[in-house]
Amino acid sequence: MKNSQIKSIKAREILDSRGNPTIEVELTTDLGVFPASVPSGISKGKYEAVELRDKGKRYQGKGVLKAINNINKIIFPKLKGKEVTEQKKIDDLMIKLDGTRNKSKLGANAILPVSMAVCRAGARAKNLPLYQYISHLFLKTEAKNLPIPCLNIINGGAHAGNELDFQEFMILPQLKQLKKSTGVEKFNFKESLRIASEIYYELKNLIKEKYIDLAINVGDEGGFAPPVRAPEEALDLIMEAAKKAGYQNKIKIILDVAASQFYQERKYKMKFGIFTSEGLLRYYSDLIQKYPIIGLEDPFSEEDWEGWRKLKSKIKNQKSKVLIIGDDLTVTNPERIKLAFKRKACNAIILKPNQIGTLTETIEAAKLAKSYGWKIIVSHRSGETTDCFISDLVVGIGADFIKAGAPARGERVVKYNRLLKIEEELRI
Ligand code: 2PG
Ligand code: MG
Repeated sequence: MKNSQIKSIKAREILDSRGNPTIEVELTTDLGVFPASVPSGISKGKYEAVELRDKGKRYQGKGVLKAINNINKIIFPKLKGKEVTEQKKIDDLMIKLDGTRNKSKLGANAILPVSMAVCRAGARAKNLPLYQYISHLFLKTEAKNLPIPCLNIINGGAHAGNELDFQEFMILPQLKQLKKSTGVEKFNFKESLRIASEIYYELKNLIKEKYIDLAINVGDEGGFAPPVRAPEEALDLIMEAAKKAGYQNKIKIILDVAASQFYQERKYKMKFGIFTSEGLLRYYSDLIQKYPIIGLEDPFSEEDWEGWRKLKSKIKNQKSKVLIIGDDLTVTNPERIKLAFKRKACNAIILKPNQIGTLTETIEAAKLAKSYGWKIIVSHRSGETTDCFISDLVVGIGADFIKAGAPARGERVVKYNRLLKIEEELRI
């Protein structure tokens, strides 16, 4: 298969949705040019792979020319002529070239776009849609299912300039439709997205009515950032908007608390109150009683294992199971995931390729979580590009959910729109 060998890799500095530099690569084989770009988070886990930044004056130190140089001078010479269908071999080679535990030599932002572009080129070489190629390659099966979208319609924390401490308020329109031919209930992504959008419009009107017009400005992930403090105020707005749109009983909620952000001296220091770990646990229990919350992401700091364990054991005894979701805690890293399992900390994970740096390791993390019976939420970052690789990834690995921000802003909707197309292809 001569025509699926790597001929060239070109890397360039582009801007992400926050206006910060990030990397786009174009990998060439005889079959075409395959692009990929990487996102960047702001509320990062302590144990994430390193994102290499230049420091110095350019872009206030955020330039990525060193990482680009690593692609051109170190990665490309070793990958030239390699078969793009050998994803694992190529990823392993890059891991070895880096040689550190956290990709601090070459940068996860240098390694990941190459890994993703290799995968795209591999899909082309096998003449498969990307999601189907991922499924064949890693799971040896056919991709069939669409994920439930978790749409972040109110932004707080590090993603917005308001006083809301919790970072993300996500709605999950869990629409199931009876499939005529089989009588089996089948999830419908397109309808789910429509419901979310209609709630988003109502939310905009509601915020305009309750506050001033300025309050409809949005945060980094496209959700509104109204001038509220307590999580209940944001949740009430969402429930009212859902009611106005006619979907009061059709949505569920996941909160990304991103609690590491306000954990200091063993206390959770928020603007609406200071909590001990136990106090926060009681607060969550009340919220779960009051609202249709089915998941809490990073409810405690990545250092507060005891908080995680107590919440998980409390949930165990309840009728409807709430997802306790590791993000900063587990950072898509098999070692951290094993630790979280051993310490009985969670029952679901966020999967973000750039937290670990290669596609192979990302999927290893997903497989491990699945082997524990955990749920998987494939996720974007708050600083995004218009690359929609994660949409193919979520379908390819048959993950349960995707979170890609609000149903608005180009870098967010590109992910949801790609899923609309995949749904059509899978239903034909
Ligand atoms: C998160 C992410 C994405 P960031 O905490 O889950 O929503 O935020 O990319 O800033 O880490
Ligand atoms: Mg998170």
